[in-house]
Amino acid sequence: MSVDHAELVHFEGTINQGLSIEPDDWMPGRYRQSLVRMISQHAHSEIMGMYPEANWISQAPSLRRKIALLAKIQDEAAHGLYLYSAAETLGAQRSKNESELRNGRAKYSNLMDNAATSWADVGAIAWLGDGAGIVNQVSLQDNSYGPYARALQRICQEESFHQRQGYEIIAVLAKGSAAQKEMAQSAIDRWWIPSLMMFGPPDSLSSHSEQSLRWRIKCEPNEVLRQRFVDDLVPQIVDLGLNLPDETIKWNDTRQSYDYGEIDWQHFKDLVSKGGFQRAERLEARTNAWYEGAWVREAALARNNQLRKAS
Ligand code: BYC
Repeated sequence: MSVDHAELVHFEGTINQGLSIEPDDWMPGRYRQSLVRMISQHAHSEIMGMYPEANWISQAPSLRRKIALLAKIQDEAAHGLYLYSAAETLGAQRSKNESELRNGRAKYSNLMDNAATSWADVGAIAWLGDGAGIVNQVSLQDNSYGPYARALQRICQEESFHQRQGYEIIAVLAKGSAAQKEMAQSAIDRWWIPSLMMFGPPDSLSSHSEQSLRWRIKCEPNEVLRQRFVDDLVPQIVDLGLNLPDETIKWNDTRQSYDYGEIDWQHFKDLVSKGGFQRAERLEARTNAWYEGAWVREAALARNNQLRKAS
């Protein structure tokens, strides 16, 4: 048996036993590349996830709502940072990752390219968008790469709070005046499909699913997770007296799940390759934030160097 083959057998054995791969362990190049790709895209999604909601901080309807929204947005920034650190343990350079995000070469969840046009959208992003994120990330907590799995445990705890405050925003509007209920309905209508898209294409169209499932980079197929989200969300939306923006949604007794309409995967492909409605604004905002924050990075670095010299 060649050395590489023996290493591969040991590596796959570790994964099959449900154990973790750690940064200093031997790993195939494709495992490393696939994780760097996925963790970096995940980090970018968290960072870009701050933007649709950020415009509403100054317009939040009460001090309580403003505090919750600020805390949520700060959490998304922190999630991005944990994940960039996890990618660094695999040799990814943070500066390269960040510059690829600014210059538009990096991918991130297409949900973030949509505009939040009302306060109800802030609720829908958190309830549906973070909700889809949680279903996916709870499953990913069991992924085979230790630093990513550990980052996800912390992220999931915080995401649950995000989802809850989103639900509460929509629930209050749904029980309010006719205009408020209409605002909640319109938000559900617009954020439903982008949230379903957060799980990626069906596995038959996914370029990575087969290998990623084999190495437990992903723990469950995209379609299984999307179905779980639909099954969780449909009764809750109906309970609030709101409608689903998909007339084909129907309980299927045989499958013990909801049937739902086909997603336009060609449209998804176009959104991913060309960018969504607000892509240009999002990248401009990210670039401005990078330059405006330069003094903070320089100050932190100077302080770090000072501490290092003193020790
Ligand atoms: N938008 O073979 P596939 C959050 C890409 S943020 C754009 O299935 P994979 C939140 C995919 O990257 C948390 N692109 O890929 C924060 C791939 O492209 P490449 C977001 C998408 O990796 C603030 C190609 O399509 N969660 O919750 O096996 C506010 C083929 O797909 C999308 C994560 O990032 C999309 N929606 O599976 C609100 C979780 N979907 O690399 C909310 C971690 C797919 O071939 N990531 N693509 O060029 C994952 O679980 C997996 O990467 C995915 C895709 C399930 C997303």
